[in-house]
Amino acid sequence: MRTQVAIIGAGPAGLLLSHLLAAGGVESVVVETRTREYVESRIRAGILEHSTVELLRSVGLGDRLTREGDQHRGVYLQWPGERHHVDFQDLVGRSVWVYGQTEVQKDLGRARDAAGQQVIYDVRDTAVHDPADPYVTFTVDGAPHRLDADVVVGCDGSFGPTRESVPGTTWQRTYDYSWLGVLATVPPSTDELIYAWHPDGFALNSMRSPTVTRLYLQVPSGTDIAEWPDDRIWDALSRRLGHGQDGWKLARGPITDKSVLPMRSLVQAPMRRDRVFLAGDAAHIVPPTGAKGLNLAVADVALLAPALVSLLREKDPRLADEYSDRALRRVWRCTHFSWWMTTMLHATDDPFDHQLQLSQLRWVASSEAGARGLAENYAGLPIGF
Ligand code: RFL
Ligand code: PHB
Repeated sequence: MRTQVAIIGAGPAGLLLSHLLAAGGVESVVVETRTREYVESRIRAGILEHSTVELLRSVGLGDRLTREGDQHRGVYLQWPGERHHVDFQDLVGRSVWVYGQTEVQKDLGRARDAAGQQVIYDVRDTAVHDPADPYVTFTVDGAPHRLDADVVVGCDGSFGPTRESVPGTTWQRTYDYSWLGVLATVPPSTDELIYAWHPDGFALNSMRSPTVTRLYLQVPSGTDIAEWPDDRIWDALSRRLGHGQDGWKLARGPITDKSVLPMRSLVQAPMRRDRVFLAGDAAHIVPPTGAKGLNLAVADVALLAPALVSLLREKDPRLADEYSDRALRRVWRCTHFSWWMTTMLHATDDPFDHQLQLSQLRWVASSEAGARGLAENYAGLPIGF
């Protein structure tokens, strides 16, 4: 097989890249290890930044998002006894949308179907060869295949193989804690997300729809999910989210999904070697506290797609040559913001840390300058920042 751009990974980065390339007249083939059903039901991100929503709308992917998504003006920041709303709309004139990654994935899948895009699911043994004149090999049902391309893009997520074929510098931070995430069939108890600091550990009250709530608890890394029966989860959520505080109640319901998610920060630079590029989680990972991972993946491919169109159609390499440096500016901004949100909100064993965290939270919640910094980063900087 031969194509202009071989894309490894059919997550949001890979499918959106194929969509944007097609709009620019460049053809691609996507290969993916998982099945389509798996990719479309994987429960992950829930928050889309302002510029992500604008981009999706501008390329014909915004209809269902506008109909079924939920626009939020801001978030609540909370610690024992206090809850404060940070209004992004008032502070920076931008909002965010609650729209699950599962839904983004389905919209992208349908749009690619309508365009006749070739996505090969359920492949094994993916490997990238010869970065200067690249090709990808993989197997389907045991049969070997080779895909030659002008350019290969690794959109293969945090554990994909492409990162290793792009040598560079890797910066990493691991955290001592993980998130226990649950999905529950119960209407959200809050109109907008609650980020709660608590001496027992962080908790987050998010949502997916008027009938489905998404909740997270800070737990020590290495926690076995078996230690957390549903009642223990609800009791911890109630305590940390302030059930009973000023009459607020956390509604309980059947838990339909639960898992423990380790957290880390990672950046690899450069995001390119010759004709092999990296985008999304393949190049960088952020802890989920800032809700940045999916949005960063979108921002990467929004830069990469026009760069590849110029490179392949006009033989103009300038944007492709700038891609890594430009993408990394935003990556580091979001890496810092995600680290900052994470370290401000997750309890440690150190009482000195607790006081610093509470002081920082009070400042962010009560000073316009503090709140504006959070708002600008959370609602997201413009694509190309
Ligand atoms: P993905 O979505 O991981 O897709 C990569 C795809 O590559 C495939 N793959 C391969 N394909 C072929 N050959 C191989 N050898 C392959 N190896 C892997 C994988 O099967 C997969 O389909 O990466 P992408 O496209 O870069 O998108 C990144 C986002 O998925 C990720 O950053 C977000 O989910 C992170 N994230 C959040 N981001 C936000 O913006 N807002 C949020 O609120 C948010 N919450 C979250 C999150 C991630 C979470 N988890 C589980 C890590 C909450 C959670 C719990
Ligand atoms: C989610 O709804 O899954 C979610 C929301 C905000 C975050 C992380 C995850 O910061």
